[in-house]
Amino acid sequence: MSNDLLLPILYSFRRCPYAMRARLALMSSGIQVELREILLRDKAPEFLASSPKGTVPILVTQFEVIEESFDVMQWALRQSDPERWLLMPAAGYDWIKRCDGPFKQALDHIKYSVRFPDLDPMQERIHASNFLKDLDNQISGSTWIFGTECTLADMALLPFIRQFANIDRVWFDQQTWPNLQCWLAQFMASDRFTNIMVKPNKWAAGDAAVLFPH
Ligand SMILES: N[C@@H](CCC(=O)N[C@@H](CS)C(=O)NCC(=O)O)C(=O)O
Repeated sequence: MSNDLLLPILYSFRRCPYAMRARLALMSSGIQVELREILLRDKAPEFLASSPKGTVPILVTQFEVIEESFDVMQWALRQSDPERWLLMPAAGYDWIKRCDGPFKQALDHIKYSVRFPDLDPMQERIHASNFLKDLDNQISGSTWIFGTECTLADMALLPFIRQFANIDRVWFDQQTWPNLQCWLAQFMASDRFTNIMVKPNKWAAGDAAVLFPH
């Protein structure tokens, strides 16, 4: 399960928003891992052996397998949090819950609407928009969700807001959510985002270890 370097192993998929948030936290913490890029349609047996539920990301350490992206974020930041993302008001956890729950559900209903023929995509868009309107109000006048400092909530939510925006970019850009749109734009233009989106090759057993952060 472990590599010669005894680094934790992150099984990841570049475009998955859950994996993105895990990589964001690992990069901020400076904790180095071995990155193993998984293809969802062709999952490596070593990955499935570590975590039969088969979702990315997972982090395999010497002691445990962490199977939830938010837990990976917290695992990293509790060891090293140089940007002080954990200094977050308690309300940050509520934003993350709303994002991971009802917002992500509405997002999937819109993005994969053919799988949900009984649901009205317009109604789902209203559900998602209610969340985004609230978030726009929360960011209002600031750079981040809680003012001038970036916290865990920003980095836990941003990959999902990006995923939503990319479903219909023209429509998203037409909405009057200026604070939210600006928040997303500055994230997508950041070196941080570029650095977590470097394109790795698909991993196979025997490959040389790819270290992350590089
Ligand atoms: N609750 C999990 C969800 C992870 C998840 O659903 N990841 C998707 C990719 S974005 C996945 O692995 N899906 C499995 C599949 O498509 O086979 C987490 O926070 O890590």
